[in-house]
Formats: sequence, C-alpha cells, structure tokens
Amino acid sequence: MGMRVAAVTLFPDLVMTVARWGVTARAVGRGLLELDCWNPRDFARGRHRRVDDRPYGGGPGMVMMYEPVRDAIAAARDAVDGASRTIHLSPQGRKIEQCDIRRLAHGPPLVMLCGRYEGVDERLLDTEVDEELSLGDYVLSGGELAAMVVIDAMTRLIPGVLGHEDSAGADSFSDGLLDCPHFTRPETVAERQVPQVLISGDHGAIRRWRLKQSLGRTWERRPDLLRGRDLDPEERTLLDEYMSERVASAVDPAAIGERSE
Ligand code: 9D3
Repeated sequence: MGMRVAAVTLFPDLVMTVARWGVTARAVGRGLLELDCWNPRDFARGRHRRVDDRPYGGGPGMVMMYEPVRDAIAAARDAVDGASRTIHLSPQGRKIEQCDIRRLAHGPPLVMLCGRYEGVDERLLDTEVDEELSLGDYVLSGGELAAMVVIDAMTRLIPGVLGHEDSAGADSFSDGLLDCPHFTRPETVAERQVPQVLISGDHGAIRRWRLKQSLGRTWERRPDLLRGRDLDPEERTLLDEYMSERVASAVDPAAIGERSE
C-alpha cells in the first residue's frame, strides 16, 4: 500500500517542500506516500566535506563527485531494504510522459538522483543509474524541481489519494485528449456568458459538448495527440462539427463569438 520515494540531493529542504503542500502533503499525512532525502554532503569525507570538483579536461563549472553520491544512493537503497529503481533527472534523459509516470508508480521504490552544477560524474550513470529522464528541452538549475514534478505526478496515481474529484481518470492525457473548458459562477463576467448547454441540465448534451471541446482543442493545439488514435463514430461526428464550425466562424464575421456554443 502506498509508495516510497527517496531523493539524493544537495537541497533536501527544497525537495521536501513537495511533501508540505496540496495533494502530496495529504498523501504523506495519510501514510500513502513516504518521501525521504539523502544528502551527498553527509557522505563526503575530509574536513571540507567536498561534494563537487573541477572537471577533467577543464572548462567552466563543477561536477558532482562519484564517491559521496554513490554512498548517498547506497544509503537510500538500504533504507527501503529490497528491490529499488534508480533514475537520474537530467537534460540528457528521454522526455518523461504519463506512461513513464505510470510505470514508475507501479514499480519498486524509486531512488531519484538530482544533479547540480554541470552534472554528476559520468561513472555514476554506468554503475548506479537504471534510467535517465528529462522534463524537456529547457534549462533548469538542477534535478530537484524535476524530481518534485515526478513525485507529484506519481502521487496522483496512488489509489485513494485523490478525493471525490476522482480526477486521475478524467485528466488530460489519461485518455489522450486535452481537457474541455471549465466555468464557475458568476454566469456572466467580463460580458462573457457561460455556454448555455452547461446550465441546461441536459447531461447527455453536456457530455457531448465537453467531448466535442476536448476533441476540437486537441485537434487545434495538439494535433500530434490525435495522430495514431482511432476515433469512434460519435467522436468523429463531434470533431467534424467542431471543425466545420471553426471554418464557418473564420469565414463569416457574424459567427464570431458563437464559437463556444
Ligand atoms: C548551462 C549548463 N549546461 C551547459 C551547456 C548544461 C546543463 C547542466 C545541468 C543544463 C542543465 C543542468 C541542470 N538540469 C537538470 O538537472 C535537469 C533538467 C533540465 O535542465 N531540463 C529539463 N529537465 C531536467 S531534469 C534535470
């Protein structure tokens, strides 16, 4: 029951903030998520407790040293006593998708190595790391925020963590489509009305409108998500409607403003 995650990081206080707020905090409080941090600094030798050193070959920046990081990883593994999987969050990794989150959430306890500076000694990847994962093609200052992202995403998949929202199943990407638009009170704001169908009480019409919006927005914003996905006849009809309404509103100035109907 629940999930165990350990982070190997020079900034344990940063990583632990994910356990202090929101859904992840609730999961920790209810014993469904156990998160602990291991600081290479605590495994460093010598009076200066060095964890980083200059790169062989020269150049700017520092590199995290093999031995203190290896020993912190070993301590993290010992604490879960049993099988574990070690991932390294790094710009060299494959981009993380929901299927990776699912796989990691269902696997053994996870040890996450967070790099700082220019990165970790490459030999750590050879001997200690099973898998390298990235958030995407932009530059962060270290792996901690990426680890927190993965922890948050995994926690949402623990049975019983999400409340009656029961959103894990309805979320964007769990069914491969973007979410539909959402509205709450008041009914009119900034001269914009809530789409009439949402206050009609017609649950069938509401479900179809939402599905149509999801399909249409995915087609417009993330066509890559629709390629290689079979639409059933209802979905095909709804998307065709959305597409022809889009074209109509682009051609007929009078139709602009009716698009959210
Ligand atoms: C400016 C430094 N770059 C030299 C050309 C390389 C570099 C080293 C270390 C870039 C970023 C980092 C720190 N990043 C991460 O640890 C990291 C990360 C990221 O930067 N982007 C997306 N996903 C991730 S996961 C870990």
